[in-house]
Amino acid sequence: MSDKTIFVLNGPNLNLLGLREPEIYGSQTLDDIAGMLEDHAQTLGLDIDMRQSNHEGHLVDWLHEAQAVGAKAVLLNAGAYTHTSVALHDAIKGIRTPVIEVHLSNPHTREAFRHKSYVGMAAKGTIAGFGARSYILALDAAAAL
Ligand code: CA2
Repeated sequence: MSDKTIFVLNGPNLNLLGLREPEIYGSQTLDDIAGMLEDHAQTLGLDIDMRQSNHEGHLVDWLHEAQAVGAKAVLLNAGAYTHTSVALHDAIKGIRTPVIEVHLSNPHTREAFRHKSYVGMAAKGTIAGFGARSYILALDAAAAL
């Protein structure tokens, strides 16, 4: 683990990607996205540490870990916790590691309850609405930091 490592943290229900609701989230699984990211990271001279959890506290712990191990940046798709979690907001504020908010869909074109992002209010920036490509674009943004 080094300053070449990018943590890619995924929140609740993203383990279902590619298996349900492909019209919203696409047909690629989280493993497919991990593979794409690893390939792209290699071209950038970076390493990926990709994780998923359905538990808010795991995401908080992993944000702290990113700072503790000196990761270069975190890509965070916090799933529905994006719109509810003051704990994630505080964790992002509590670390110096830059956090880039990522979404497959564009929450602003969806239900009103998705328009508020506690993650986005603390993150360095947000990339949303490009399907699996959002993660690649976010990795490029992280590489350029
Ligand atoms: O667009 C995104 O990436 C979201 O973070 C996805 C979250 C949603 O709550 C956010 O508003 C936007 C939902 C992730 C659930 O993913 C599923 C995938 C397949 C089937 C069911 C859920």
